[in-house]
Amino acid sequence: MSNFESLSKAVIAGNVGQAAEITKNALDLGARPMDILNLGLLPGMAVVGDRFKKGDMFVPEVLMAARVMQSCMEILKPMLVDEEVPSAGTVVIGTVKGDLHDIGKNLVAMMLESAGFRVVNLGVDVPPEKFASAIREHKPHILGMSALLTTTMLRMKDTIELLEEEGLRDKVKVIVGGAPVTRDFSEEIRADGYAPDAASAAELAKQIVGFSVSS
Ligand code: B12
Repeated sequence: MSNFESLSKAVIAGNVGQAAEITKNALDLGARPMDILNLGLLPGMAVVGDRFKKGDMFVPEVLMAARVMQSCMEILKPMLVDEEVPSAGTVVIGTVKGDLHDIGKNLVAMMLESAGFRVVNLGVDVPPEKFASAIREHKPHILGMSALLTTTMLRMKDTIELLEEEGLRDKVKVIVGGAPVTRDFSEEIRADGYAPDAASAAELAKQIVGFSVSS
């Protein structure tokens, strides 16, 4: 079995110690951090998602898998984030109110940091008012909102409406994502952009900053 396969298995089994060890070993052997993420950790999480959906896995097991993901991401983070990169701009990011999913959002935050952005991560269960006050405080170029539930994705719309009411909407570009979110939905709620994964989220953010600089 390859290191990547063993890592996927450790994610599925919720084995933090084993996954951390495989991650460190793989790095020692010269594996690229992005490959560890894309070929080991994420395929494991995809299996977890599938089994959870079918009812073959339950919340406590999924939580363990999530913990494995987070701890391996912590190991990879210093290698993905290049401290020398000058700041491309500021992004405020959070998971919307009522939603506790943060693996994808943290991955997006990590990729943005590695693309040179300063990221203010507001965490999970973030109400519209908190997004608004973070925009006043940090004056970001971009606001990123994440939602993993079909019910909570509507909170993105509430947040955008609050920003409009408070005169903040034109001060920031809003990008959205999360498994149930689509490009159509993002257009419907008048967001400025949507990306399906962390790598394209970083590309999108770079594009937005580039455009706003030249316009
Ligand atoms: C892990 C997980 C959990 C963990 C979360 C732990 C954590 N710390 O995050 C726990 C166990 C807590 C959990 C709880 C629940 N969950 Co859950 N969970 C999942 C699971 C299996 C994986 C999600 C994940 O981390 N994926 C991996 C990451 C890397 O992918 P991602 O989140 O999609 O993020 C990527 C992109 O979407 C994008 N992206 C994400 N955010 C952003 C933001 C921006 C700005 C951009 C541009 C891009 C972007 O980039 C990311 C990286 O590539 C999904 C299944 C699935 N297929 O999504 C169910 C799932 C989301 N959960 C589900 C449900 C039902 C629940 C619960 C209601 C279960 C319950 N009965 O209690 C609760 C709700 C709790 C709450 N209030 O939030 C359903 C949602 C169904 C629906 N249609 O609404 C799913 C789809 C499972 C299913 N098929 O039934 N869950």
